[in-house]
Amino acid sequence: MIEKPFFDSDIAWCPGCGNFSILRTFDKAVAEAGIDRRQLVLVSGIGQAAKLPHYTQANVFNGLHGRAVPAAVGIKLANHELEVVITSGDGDMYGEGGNHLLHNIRRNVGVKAFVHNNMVYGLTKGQASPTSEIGFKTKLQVHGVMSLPFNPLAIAIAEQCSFVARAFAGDPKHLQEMMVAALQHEGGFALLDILQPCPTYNRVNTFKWYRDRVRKIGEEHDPYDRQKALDLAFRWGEEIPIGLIYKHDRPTFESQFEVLKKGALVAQYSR
Ligand SMILES: Cc1ncc(C[n+]2csc(CCOP(=O)(O)OP(=O)(O)O)c2C)c(N)n1
Repeated sequence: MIEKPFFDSDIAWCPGCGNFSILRTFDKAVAEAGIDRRQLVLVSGIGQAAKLPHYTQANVFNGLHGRAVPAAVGIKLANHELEVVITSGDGDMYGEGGNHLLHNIRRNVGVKAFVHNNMVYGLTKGQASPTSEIGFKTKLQVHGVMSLPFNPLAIAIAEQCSFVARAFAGDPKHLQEMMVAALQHEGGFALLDILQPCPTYNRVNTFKWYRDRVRKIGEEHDPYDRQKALDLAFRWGEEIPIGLIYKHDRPTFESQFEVLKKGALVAQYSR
């Protein structure tokens, strides 16, 4: 466990925020997965979720809003021996950074994306995010959201992402299992969508709201079955499935990229 955070800064999250559980669980998952923190790089964009790297110990790149994925991919390609984990919010990853996400899932670079999905923009004080539900009222969307929510899991499955899972910040044991599975995944891009209550700006999708709905996916589910995975990805409402939803085996970008066969770029070009 981490004794002190890397930055000597106060935690900016509100009391009761789902990010606390995600942070604690992340530290446990890194230990359980046996990752050496000197080899770990945390990459984020802008947002409350994107502050997670400030509150633990790792190499950190905190970049522009929506640009966590290209920064993470650049780091991974410069030194593919590093464990590169993106930890950022739904606005950052599915909104501003959505296009980067789409095209790097296709590319299958071996970075892990942990998306703290609170279905709202927390840092900027409560506007709707791409995953906010129809009718969700905010100070900006005063009559309620009118756009259909973005479905990250269905999109990732449609693109044959190599690892797609969902967890809930209110079930840290299961969240840890999913984080460890993603960290140990060697097949390329991994997306872990984490349902994260925001007690300040999302008074609808609360801890209780999720507790009443989340259901662990049974062992009978075959994550290689794309149709069944899509069916799970589209379930939302009375029942929200959590667990490993989809896997697809194909070569990673790094394993096919000729120049990386001679070793990490950073080693080839450093003297
Ligand atoms: C280019 C740009 N556009 C907009 C913003 C303002 N902005 C900062 S964070 C953010 C949304 C953050 O939402 P999310 O990623 O869901 O994170 P949360 O704060 O909810 O954890 C926005 C719109 C910005 N910093 N830069």
